[in-house]
Amino acid sequence: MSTAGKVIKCKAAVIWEPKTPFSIVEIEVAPPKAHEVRIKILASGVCRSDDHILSGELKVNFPIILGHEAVGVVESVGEGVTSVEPGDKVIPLFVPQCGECSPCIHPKGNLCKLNDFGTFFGLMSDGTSRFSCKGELVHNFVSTSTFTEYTVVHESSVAKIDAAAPPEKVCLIGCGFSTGYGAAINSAKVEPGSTCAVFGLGGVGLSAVMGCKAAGASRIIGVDINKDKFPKAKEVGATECVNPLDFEKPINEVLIDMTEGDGVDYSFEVIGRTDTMIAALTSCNMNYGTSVMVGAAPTKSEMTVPPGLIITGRTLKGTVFGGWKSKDSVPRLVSDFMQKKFTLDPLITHTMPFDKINEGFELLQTGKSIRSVLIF
Ligand code: PAD
Ligand code: ZN
Ligand code: ZN
Repeated sequence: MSTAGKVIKCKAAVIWEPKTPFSIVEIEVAPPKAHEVRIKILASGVCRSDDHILSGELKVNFPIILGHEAVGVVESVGEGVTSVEPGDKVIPLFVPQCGECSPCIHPKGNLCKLNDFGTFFGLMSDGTSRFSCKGELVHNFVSTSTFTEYTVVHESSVAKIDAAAPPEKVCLIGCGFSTGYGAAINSAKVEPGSTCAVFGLGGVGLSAVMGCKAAGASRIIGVDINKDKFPKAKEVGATECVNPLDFEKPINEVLIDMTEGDGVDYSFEVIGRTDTMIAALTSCNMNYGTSVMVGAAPTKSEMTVPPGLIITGRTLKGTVFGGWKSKDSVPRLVSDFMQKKFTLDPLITHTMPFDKINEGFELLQTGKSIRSVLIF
């Protein structure tokens, strides 16, 4: 029997307040309104950005359904939806692409004005939610919310992908892979023969290593305080790895020494700490080095950058979703994956049923996983 137009009761992992585990509860998911799409989730990855909400580092409105790196199937669509239809395999987009606002129109832009990234309003564009639990409104997360059997997103926050793509793998194209890989290819524009340093070798950092390698970098130095991350980093392209805890001097001085006093051409901060953002900036060449901030620093944190670090010619920049225009690029990235232009296997260390979500987060928090993928 068709569920279109009806409220769906299903299981979701809800967070009621920070620093508490997920509770799997029954929620009600309202039908999609005009220009909205209701999606049955098939697989969703566990990303550190979700964990920043659990830890309280990023501030949002509670209760909330997290999750933003997923694959699903369209269950039904609201009035006026033209780009997807029921039965399509899709990836929800935490950075939307409306195609009409100034960043969408500008060739260099990708942060569509419909984004809820940074403000974490947690509601649909009409100020209401499609989620409720026992009559209480539940917020969404970065226009997606994928730790639920069903979600509703705006049409600009969903892209149709190849029906043959394996959900438990290509879900990483919804965030971790695309963010890291794009940081190297699009945001830094790494050049052949260059030297790169990647701070933080989690799912996003390893994807940045893969992007640096694909761009032809000749040296890629991985930096992490967890040496267990080094073998995987070398497998995906790091030429050497260093642990800041092994040195008495600051890691930026170590990297300057390793590059005969020059510093690296490109550095990437893929952790989410202001001290490592400064270290990454200081590690790059004083005259032409570029440092890209990828990690999400805590809400309201501030960073003091001595002007002398920049005046000599360094560039400090940031990236959201690796600079990709999401709705255009995600289907292409999926077809590149299907044509074996890159692999996602090294990034996926664990898969588990959706109701084991708390175990997935514990593996991330204890540094034992790269990506855990929840299967619905
Ligand atoms: P992760 O936790 O899997 O990886 C972080 C890595 O950093 C781990 O291997 C840690 O051991 C390491 N680390 C922690 N502290 C230090 C330190 N002081 N020095 C060196 N290494 C350290 O996270 P992830 O790969 O899922 O995400 C990384 C960051 O990127 C995180 O802040 C997340 O919120 C952010 C992110 N940003 C975007 C974006 O669009 N900009 C998208 C997705 C994720
Ligand atoms: Zn993410
Ligand atoms: Zn837009």
